[in-house]
Amino acid sequence: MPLHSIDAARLTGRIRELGEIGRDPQGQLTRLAGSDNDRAGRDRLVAWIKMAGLDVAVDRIGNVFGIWRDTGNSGEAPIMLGSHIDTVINAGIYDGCYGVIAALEVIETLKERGVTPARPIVVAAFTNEEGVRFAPDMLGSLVYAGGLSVETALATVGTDGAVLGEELARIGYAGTVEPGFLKPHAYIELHIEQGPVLEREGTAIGAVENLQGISWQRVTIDGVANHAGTTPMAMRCDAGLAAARVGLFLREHIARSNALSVATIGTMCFEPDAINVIPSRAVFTVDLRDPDEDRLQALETVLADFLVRIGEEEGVEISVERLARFQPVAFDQGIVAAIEASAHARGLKSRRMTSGAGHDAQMIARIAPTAMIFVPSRDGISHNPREHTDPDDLIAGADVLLDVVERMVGSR
Ligand code: HGY
Ligand code: MN
Ligand code: MN
Repeated sequence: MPLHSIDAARLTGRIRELGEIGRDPQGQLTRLAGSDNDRAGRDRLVAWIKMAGLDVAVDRIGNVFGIWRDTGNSGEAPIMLGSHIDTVINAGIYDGCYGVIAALEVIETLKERGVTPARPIVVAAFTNEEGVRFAPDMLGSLVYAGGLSVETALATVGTDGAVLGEELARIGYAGTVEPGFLKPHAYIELHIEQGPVLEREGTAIGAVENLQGISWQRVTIDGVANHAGTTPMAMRCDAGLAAARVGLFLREHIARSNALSVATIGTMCFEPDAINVIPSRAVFTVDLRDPDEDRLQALETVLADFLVRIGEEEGVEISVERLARFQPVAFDQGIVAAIEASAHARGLKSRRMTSGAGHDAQMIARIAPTAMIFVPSRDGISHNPREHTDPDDLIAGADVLLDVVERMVGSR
């Protein structure tokens, strides 16, 4: 089979162009789900989808689809490609966006070559993959896969008190079609690795065969505000100190257990948040992950037991709210093999790997054979404006996606 390639300039140009949408006066890029910046990014994507001559659909949770179909194949289940274009705060330009833009690029390349696919091919941009404003993450694809009702998802209240359904309506993306309206024949997601493995090993392509489990919790610790100067250490009910112990405990526990687990306290706020007042309240989030479900459950139990212990030791009240919980996911071995075959045919070094990050693919895997393709992240950095992937790697990943799609979709 001849080795075709995507339009490299169009791919890299669009990644840069979308990467400029949603920057603040300090130049920081943030497109949180349902925000005005999210609308601007969505509008640009929809414009590209229309320019490509695809049908546009928006479902009730705001997932955006570009559908390439014709009378000869519209009765067949589509090959679905995609990712997300919402970002974290002060984000890089590749996370999610690369996969959506490359998916559209593959479709446009096939169209321009006059290929007549035996199946429709769809590009999807799922709502709220990052989960920074509205929990849980991967919300749009979770609803699409039937893991959460649309009504429950639309009623989700964000960290700023906004309601997701109202925000989607406000930005013009409260769609009409029911999530799940297209049942994919297969789903393939191209994404930056967001970790150090591929770069460290000098490997161009990651054939992702599984994805680790995720546990998100919000912990509230209530102590007693008191004077920072007059209150002896032994007489404090210090919510801030109790919170600090949690982070240290998790790091030391994981180090002792030498497991693959990871733990992150990414947000924390104190009340009254004054330099000379012992915090009466600490509210923080705990992100736990492990490729093994039993180990993840064990880590959750260890944390719960520790919270009981420090409640007693520090004289504080502790409550926990679950924000997200997804089990590890195994991807489709046939698609993984097709990814490896394409890399081999192109003379690209590849390796099988686990995804440390959550992705929409872990949700769509519930309803269709699914796999992911990774490309290297420079210094393994992501969720950071320093996020970068070399153009050659971006193009190689998109070419592998093109091969896998062409092999799977067949032609008439
Ligand atoms: O949290 C994650 O792993 C993804 O970036 N939403
Ligand atoms: Mn992502
Ligand atoms: Mn991300």
